[in-house]
Amino acid sequence: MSLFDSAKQCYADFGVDVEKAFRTLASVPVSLQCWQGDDVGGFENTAGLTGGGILATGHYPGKARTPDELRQDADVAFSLIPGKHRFSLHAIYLDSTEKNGNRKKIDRHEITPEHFKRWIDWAKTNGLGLDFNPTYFSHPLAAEGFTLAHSDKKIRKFWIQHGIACRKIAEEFGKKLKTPSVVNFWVPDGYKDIPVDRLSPRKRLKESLDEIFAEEINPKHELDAVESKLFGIGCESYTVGSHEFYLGYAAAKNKLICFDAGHFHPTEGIADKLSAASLFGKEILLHVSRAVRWDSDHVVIWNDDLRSIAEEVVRCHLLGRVHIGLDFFDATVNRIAAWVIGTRAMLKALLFAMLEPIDRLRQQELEGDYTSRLAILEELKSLPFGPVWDRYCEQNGVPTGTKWLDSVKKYENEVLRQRN
Ligand code: RNT
Ligand code: ZN
Repeated sequence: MSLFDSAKQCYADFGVDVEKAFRTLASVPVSLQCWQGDDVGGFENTAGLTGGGILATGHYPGKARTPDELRQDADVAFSLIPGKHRFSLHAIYLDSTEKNGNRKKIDRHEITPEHFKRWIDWAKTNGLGLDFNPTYFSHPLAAEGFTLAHSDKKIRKFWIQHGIACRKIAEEFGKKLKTPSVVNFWVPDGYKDIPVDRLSPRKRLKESLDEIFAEEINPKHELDAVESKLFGIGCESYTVGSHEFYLGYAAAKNKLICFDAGHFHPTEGIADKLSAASLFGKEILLHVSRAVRWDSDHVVIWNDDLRSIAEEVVRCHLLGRVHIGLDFFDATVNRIAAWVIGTRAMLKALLFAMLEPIDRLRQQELEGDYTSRLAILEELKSLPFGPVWDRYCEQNGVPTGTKWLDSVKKYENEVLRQRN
């Protein structure tokens, strides 16, 4: 009997059908964030990531310098991840390279689907869906720490136009790729020190968002999400787009709420929020991330937080209503490996959650048999999950175990280390 066959039997003894879990997992796309590939630099010909309360640290060699390099790197990552997935672009990743190789300067309020044509072609060739993010940082008009909530009307106007332009681009993604593109709005606006007026910036943010969303766009093509945050570097005391702000906004305006795992108090997880939010909105966006002290964007690993998130998505039958996006950026490790590790961890957590004898556990809970519930939950942790995951990878034609690392190292030596 193979390792997999005996593992499958262990799960069957709990009434769990491993093959069924494989089929379910194969239908779940994870949206890989483009910004892990180049430390949130983008291709606007600017100095890279500045401001916004986020910071990429590290100097690992070989980051993507052009859209072509980023696509090539993402191709490598996708080839090592089981299943069909998505790619999430930020507005600063426009591909405005002209025939002579120069990049045309196009400011944020003037971007159009034309500037993302090559991304669409690439996505189409590879059968990927595309998601989108307006970029409200790394720009002179964001340098004061305020964008959509800025007190200067002209600055707000610029950023409103940016938001509108982004929705149009995503609409085009959705039309061309025949899958809705989720546009996630996150703005860094906030104060370093204690403000006396917490209300006015929030009013301004609300009004700016209303203007951005004034045009109805077919949800078959485009969906809007709003992302809250507790604090960032340089805006420790007050964030305009707080959790309550966006929870209220999303519920009132029928938008998706985006929960970023790193945007809450240190011991506050997002898993518990999903069941509640699912009762008041149609869909949810996740930014699966990992907070470590002040940083909200470490590479996702298969820890208890991730396990709980996946469990809630599966247990609450939210797979069709939750869009799973990744959000981390680490420049101290091979960037492709970071994508592979984070995405494989997410998929592992989902598969693990799909292998729960959930009906039985639910019944025990209902009957007040918390003893059995506890005992079984503990036992499940040491069932032979490894051979099951390996089989899933094999079935999907990607390396098992750490064999994917050999491919990444080879690519690093042959391609990444030739970049400077
Ligand atoms: C920042 C937010 C946001 C960004 C990306 C790059 O704290 O999480 O989602 O990480 O837009
Ligand atoms: Zn995020």
